[in-house]
Amino acid sequence: MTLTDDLLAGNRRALARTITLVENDGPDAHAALAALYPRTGQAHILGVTGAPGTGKSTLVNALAKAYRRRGFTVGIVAVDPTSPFTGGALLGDRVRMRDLSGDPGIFIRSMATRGSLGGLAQATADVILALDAAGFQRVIVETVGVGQAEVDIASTTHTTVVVEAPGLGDEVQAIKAGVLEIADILVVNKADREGADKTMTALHMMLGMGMRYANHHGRTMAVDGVAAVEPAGWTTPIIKTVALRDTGVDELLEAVEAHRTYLLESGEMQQREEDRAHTSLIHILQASVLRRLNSRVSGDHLHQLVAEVANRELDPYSAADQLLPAVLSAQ
Ligand SMILES: Nc1nc2c(ncn2[C@@H]2O[C@H](COP(=O)(O)OP(=O)(O)OP(=O)(O)O)[C@@H](O)[C@H]2O)c(=O)[nH]1
Ligand SMILES: [Mg+2]
Repeated sequence: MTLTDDLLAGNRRALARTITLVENDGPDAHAALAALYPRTGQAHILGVTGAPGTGKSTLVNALAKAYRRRGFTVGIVAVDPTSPFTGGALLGDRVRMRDLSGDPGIFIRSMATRGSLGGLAQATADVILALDAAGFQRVIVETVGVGQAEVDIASTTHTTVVVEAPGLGDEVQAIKAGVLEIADILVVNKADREGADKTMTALHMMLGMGMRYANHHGRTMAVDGVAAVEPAGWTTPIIKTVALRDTGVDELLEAVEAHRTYLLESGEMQQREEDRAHTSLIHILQASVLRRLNSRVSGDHLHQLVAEVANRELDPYSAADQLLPAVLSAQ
């Protein structure tokens, strides 16, 4: 039995080892992913993002439990692009999610970053594939909302949940970060706190102004008031939760499932799958070019070209042209 056979047979250690392999991004990882790929495509992939401390981990924990109560198996990936080395937040995640471990229907993995080549979004996409192949029916990816990173990661998911919380200084954090555009579902967590209603109102106003946002898939999504004239569209729901007390969590689960049904029935799922495939392909090609650059061009040669560009003896495009043959040649 190979590692991938063991994984497909439901062996958790094989899954953990495969994920480690995938994080290290070597040739073995590519072979493993190629073997697993035909067995993927069953999981619904859910991204949960938002500003630090809004309660994402607590909410993911509660949502995973709600899915378990309904008989779904759940894989959880906690991504923290901001602190690759300290691991503090990751440890916190593990502590908070500890009550889920021991359940064979749950698999939790924290990841920080993978070298400089593959990039975190691609590493995340690969870990999702491993969980999907292992048969987890819902995969939840938690990312901290800091900007481009979670927009990238949104392109690896089917449904993006953006979590807000009252009293973070700004009325609506997501607007500033530009994250609202990627939301399929908005959550105002910590609804037990003062200011939750103000945050709800602010979000409703933004969505209700009749504005149409071009989402990250390059299409427009219908918002409040617009859905009536565009029945095929998706109206972004705003859900109040108190993750600590499980309040609103079933509504969130229902919204995710409704979004999944919408994607399947409208044909948008196919479009999202193509977007995901496209993003993945680009990431892989970028990584591959960089890997070849590292292995085929000596550090001295690269440094010499860099120095020439810095000294204005050579422009950067001509320098890149000089390197391309080595990168592109069959070998
Ligand atoms: N009052 C209240 N506190 C909450 C709620 N949900 C989470 N918290 C608390 O908020 C704090 C942060 O929660 P986390 O779940 O770690 O938040 P997070 O968004 O995952 O944080 P990072 O991953 O560090 O960005 C913890 O102390 C939680 O107990 C809630 O609904 N109400
Ligand atoms: Mg967290």
